[in-house]
Amino acid sequence: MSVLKKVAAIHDISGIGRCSLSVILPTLSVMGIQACAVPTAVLSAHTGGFGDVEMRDLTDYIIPCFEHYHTQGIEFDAIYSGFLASKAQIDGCLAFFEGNKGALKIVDPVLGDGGKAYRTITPCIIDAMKKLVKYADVITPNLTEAAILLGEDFPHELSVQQAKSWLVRLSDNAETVVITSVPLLEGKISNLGYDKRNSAFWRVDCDFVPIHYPGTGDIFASILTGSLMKGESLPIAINRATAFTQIAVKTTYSYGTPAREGVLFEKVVGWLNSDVTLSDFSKL
Ligand code: PXL
Repeated sequence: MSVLKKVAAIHDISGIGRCSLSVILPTLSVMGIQACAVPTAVLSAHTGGFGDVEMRDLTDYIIPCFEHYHTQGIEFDAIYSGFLASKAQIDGCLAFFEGNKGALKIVDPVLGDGGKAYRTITPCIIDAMKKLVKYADVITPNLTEAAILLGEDFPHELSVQQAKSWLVRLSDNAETVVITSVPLLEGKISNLGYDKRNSAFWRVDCDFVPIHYPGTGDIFASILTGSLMKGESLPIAINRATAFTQIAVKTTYSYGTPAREGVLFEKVVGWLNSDVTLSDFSKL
């Protein structure tokens, strides 16, 4: 029996911009989870605001990496994927899923934000991502990604009834669906959860801050992953992820640093160890 739980984190690593593995690994480590990086690509910076970034694709590393772990009898308690740059990378995730049947499978279907797909996301990647989410236990789209996965137009607002219907429609195979950044209330954004097994809908509201920092979705999904791996309930996991992400966003906003640099993660990472008020959630 291993002392600590282990997750295979299948994501790219971007040197500048505090997203993907650059924030996922430290977040999970601080939470006491061993995060094993399966890098899908190396980038000088993320693709949102640094011009023509330098990139090396590692697609052909993913399946041999899985095979190596398999020959060594290394299994994971969870498999967690995020930004994927091609259909072949998505097939690599499926190999990890297939070879780790007992693992919790978390797919953060990174496709876009603010109503638009990221510029590297092609219709082929969208189709493959639609397939990947069908194999996941937990999915964490933001509102833009939820719309893309459901083939809906991006909604500028959503009623509680519509939100519940989207959560259920996304829960095809997943036991747990979390949609982030939903504008349910004036001046707030809400992170919504659906726990299919218990037929329960949850919401955690936080203040709307008028700036978008890349990487906040990665931080949110990592905390959610760590919390669920530790056996915490869905509303507690969403609350923990929301509370820390909000601290990171508000702290960064107060310093006025460029959005493209991401949140001031190193300044706030210590807060991950503090026990947030774990009661700021309610039924949706
Ligand atoms: O945080 C999502 C993300 C991950 N990886 C890369 C990105 C982005 C969002 O822009 O560009 C390379």
